Amino acid sequence: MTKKTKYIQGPLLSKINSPDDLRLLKKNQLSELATELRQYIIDVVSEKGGHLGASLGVVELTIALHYAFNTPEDQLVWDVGHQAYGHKILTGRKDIFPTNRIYQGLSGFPKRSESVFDTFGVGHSSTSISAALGMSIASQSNGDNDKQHIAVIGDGSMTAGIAFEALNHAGAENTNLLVILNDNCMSIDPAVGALKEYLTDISTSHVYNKAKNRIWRILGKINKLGPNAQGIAKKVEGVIKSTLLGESNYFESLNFRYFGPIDGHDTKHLVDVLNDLKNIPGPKILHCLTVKGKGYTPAEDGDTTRWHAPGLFNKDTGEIIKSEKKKTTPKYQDVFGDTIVELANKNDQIVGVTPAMLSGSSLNKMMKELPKRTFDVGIAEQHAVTFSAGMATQGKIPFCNIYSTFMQRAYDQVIHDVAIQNLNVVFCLDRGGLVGADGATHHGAFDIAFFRCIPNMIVSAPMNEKELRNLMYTAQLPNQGPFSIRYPRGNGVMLDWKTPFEEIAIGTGEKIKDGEQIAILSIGHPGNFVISAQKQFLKEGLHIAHYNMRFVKPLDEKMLHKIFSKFDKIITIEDGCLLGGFGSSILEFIARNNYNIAVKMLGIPDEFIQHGTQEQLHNYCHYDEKAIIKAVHSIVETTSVSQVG
Ligand SMILES: Cc1ncc(C[n+]2csc(CCOP(=O)(O)OP(=O)(O)O)c2C)c(N)n1
Repeated sequence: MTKKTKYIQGPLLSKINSPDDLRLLKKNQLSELATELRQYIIDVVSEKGGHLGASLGVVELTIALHYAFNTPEDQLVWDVGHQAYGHKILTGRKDIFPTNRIYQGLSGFPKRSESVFDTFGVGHSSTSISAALGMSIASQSNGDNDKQHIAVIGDGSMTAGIAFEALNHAGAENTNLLVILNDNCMSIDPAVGALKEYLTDISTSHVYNKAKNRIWRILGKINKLGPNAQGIAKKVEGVIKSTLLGESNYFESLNFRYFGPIDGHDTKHLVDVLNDLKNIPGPKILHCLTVKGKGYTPAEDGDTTRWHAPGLFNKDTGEIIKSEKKKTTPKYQDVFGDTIVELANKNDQIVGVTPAMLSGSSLNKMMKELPKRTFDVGIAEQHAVTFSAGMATQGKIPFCNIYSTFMQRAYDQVIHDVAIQNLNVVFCLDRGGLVGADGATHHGAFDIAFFRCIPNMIVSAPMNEKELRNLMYTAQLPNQGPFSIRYPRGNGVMLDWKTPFEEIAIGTGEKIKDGEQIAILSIGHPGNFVISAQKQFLKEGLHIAHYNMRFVKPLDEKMLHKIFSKFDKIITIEDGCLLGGFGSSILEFIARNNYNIAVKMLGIPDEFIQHGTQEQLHNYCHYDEKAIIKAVHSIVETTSVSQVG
């Protein structure tokens, strides 16, 4: 049954509840459907938020894929998945699409538990070819030789090591694998690197494009030839290899059959081509040229990076709506961006490194002022870390800014290339903690736990803007070794934060407030939740001490001994996983020193936290202001500590 939503679905879209319905349409109706689908995405995203440019860019491709292939039997894998809104809408989630990225609503990314059409859970980039190859080899081994496996990957995502690894493997396997290269010349920021240059060359080459048309003319005949198609395909391959591309085509050299580039917005042609490719065995790549933001003028012609995930906007004027509760405090990422420029202007050994998150991390500020010392290395976290390590061996002080969640990709590089050699690389881990609407794939839940067990690594988290600034200053002082500074998504708490730099002694915390009954030890931004909760405690006559630890490693042992000689009831709070995190480090200290202390730990429980606003998720995980108050009350009640009036 179709639920009514206030978002208008055009006459074709309103009848489509699954790809089976889509396949009932005539080929010449598909471009009209594309218009309706595009409008529906714009209507919903303008009011609910989410990723926009990428989904608009693959509307025709999405329709053509579901039209030509027998999904969900054929396995369609989206890379990253931020472009899969059209896919969600066409695969039975049209009416609930307005719940996209909202607490308990649809996930913003494909997710296996959400739909059989979501063949592989994504969020982090560049996994699609590996996953689709795994599926295709497994299908072959299961005797399912007709099943098709399609990976749709962007040119940005193609820059990651894992994508190259998968191509290398796939080229040596003879399975039904089709890689669709969705080339829009953009990552979030403009695409970077030699592959981008190569793809541009191949797309604009006059000789090549003329030759390409010949290939498609031959391919056009394949369908009609049925069982003999393979022979023709081989001929086509021969033609491509010997006369048109030579051996120089990168994908061909990896034993892929390369087709394209073709217009990724011509639905009818896409359908024809995809149908033809079904009959060609082995690993194939179809290079599609698309435009990010296609069909929505502000996104297509405007600042493509801004329209990657624009937030709410007025769909008629294209005006991006600023949050109503206008925050005057800066975002942590901007404190990082401004501070790195300031530090780099004082210390010419500082360089900035980002794996494709130039705008997201605000390192674009440094790129603008000091482009020769700022490196966007593509979606390549492993490389970003080892590249930074190499720079550090030559006396540079790299500030390698990686979102906490994407740092998971580069763990071995942190240990093997940086920490063992005790190199002075500063890891700025943005988006540490629960990030909100991006959900389980993007939360920065684990970095405290996975960094604190690495020898030589300094693990710190500022409670506010000023502390972030001073930790960055401290980290670039000589011979600090590997130094990590993690901070959350969103705004800080200070208006006046651009104060003169001060060194923070490594492994020192600070007492924020003295108290009598219970001490709360916080790390990072959640210390501010404690400060808010103190107002309530004050009203109730509860004197709760609060210490901002600043460092998880090394811990401020001197301060901890003082605390534990006074308090036997402790609450720890962190915006990270409880298992192995900051609270755990306090428990270990207590055990090592034979203290008899009752500890209540607040933080992220041992589960993957879904999406919602940060506030909803802090509440769900019980470490917001309310949860702190509740935790204090429960300790006060269970230990019958009399309230001090
Ligand atoms: C491992 C990893 N690093 C960074 C990101 C952040 N990210 C999301 S989309 C994106 C750009 C992807 O570019 P492309 O594949 O070309 O897709 P497009 O958005 O252009 O369609 C990036 C860097 C990510 N999802 N995963």
